[in-house]
Amino acid sequence: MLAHVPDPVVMGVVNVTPDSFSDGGEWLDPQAAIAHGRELVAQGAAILDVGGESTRPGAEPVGEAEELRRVLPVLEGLADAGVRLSIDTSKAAVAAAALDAGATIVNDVTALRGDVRMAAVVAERGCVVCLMHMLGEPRTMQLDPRYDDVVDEVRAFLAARLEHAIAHGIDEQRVWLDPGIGFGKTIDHNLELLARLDEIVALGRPVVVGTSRKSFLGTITGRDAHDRVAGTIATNVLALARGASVFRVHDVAEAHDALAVAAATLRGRWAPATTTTSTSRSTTTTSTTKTASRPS
Ligand code: HH2
Repeated sequence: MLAHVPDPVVMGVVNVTPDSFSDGGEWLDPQAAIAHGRELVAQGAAILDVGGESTRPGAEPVGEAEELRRVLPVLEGLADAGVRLSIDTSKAAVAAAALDAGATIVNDVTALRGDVRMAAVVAERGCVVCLMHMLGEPRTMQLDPRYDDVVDEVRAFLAARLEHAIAHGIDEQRVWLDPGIGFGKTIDHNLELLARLDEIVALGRPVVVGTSRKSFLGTITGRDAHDRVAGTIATNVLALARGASVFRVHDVAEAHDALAVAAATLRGRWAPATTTTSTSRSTTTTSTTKTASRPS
C-alpha cells in the first residue's frame, strides 16, 4: 500500500474550438458547450477546463478577440455549475477576462512563457496556475523531439518554472505542475514520463496529467480518438499510483469511477457513493459523492 494516495480530482475538458484533435467542432456552439460542461459535472468532474484554442500538433494560433468570443459565454453559462472553472489559455488578457467571469484556475500550456503579462495576472488575482512542459510550440513540437533523459529534463524545466512563478509573486501553494504528455514527445517519452511520474511528483506540488484520447494511445491500441477511453484510464490509474492528483479527461464518468476504485484499492479503504448514477452517460442526471480534498 502507498504511504500517501492523493484524492483524485477529475478535470473535464470543454473545448470550444473547431479544430481540437478529438472533439473539434462538437462544442463550438456556446449552448452546446454549456450543456456538455453540466453533463461532465453530473458525471463527477470537480473542475471544468474551458479552452478556445487548440494546441494539437500543427494547430494555427487563434487571436485574442476570437478566443474571448469562444470562451466567455461558456464560462458565464457555467458559473453556477457548482465546480471550479479553469481557463486553458496562454494569453494574459483571456485569463484575466476568464477570472472575471468566474474561473479560479489558469491552465497555461506555455508555463508563463507565452505572454510576459501572464505571471502578473496570476499573482494579482491569487488564482491557481497549472504550469505545463512543452518542447517548442504546437506548430512544430512533434517534428523531432529529443531529450537525453526526458524525465530529468521535464522535472528541471518544471522546477525552473515554479521558481520563476514564485519570483513573480505567485504563491507556491497555488502552483500545479504538468509534464505535458504529447507536447513535444515521442511515444517512448510519454511512456517514460508516466512510468517515472513519481520523480515529477517529488517536486512537491500537485501534478496534473493530460493523456486523454492522445495519439500515443491510438498508436498502441489502434483505436480512433473517441475509442481511447480504456487506454486513457490505464494511464490515469498508473499516474494516480505514482502520486498524480488532477486528471484532465474528456470521458469523465469512466475516469471518475476508475480513479475512485483505484484510490480505494491503493489506500485499502473506501467510502460508498451517496447517489447512484445511470450507467448510460447520456442520461446521467445525478452526481456522485465528491469527498476529495482538492489541491488548492
Ligand atoms: N492537453 C491539451 C490541452 N491542454 N493542458 C494541460 N494542463 N495538460 C494537457 O495535457 C493538455 C492541456 C490537449 O488536449 P485537447 O484540449 O483535447 O486538444 P486540443 O489542444 O486540440 O484542443
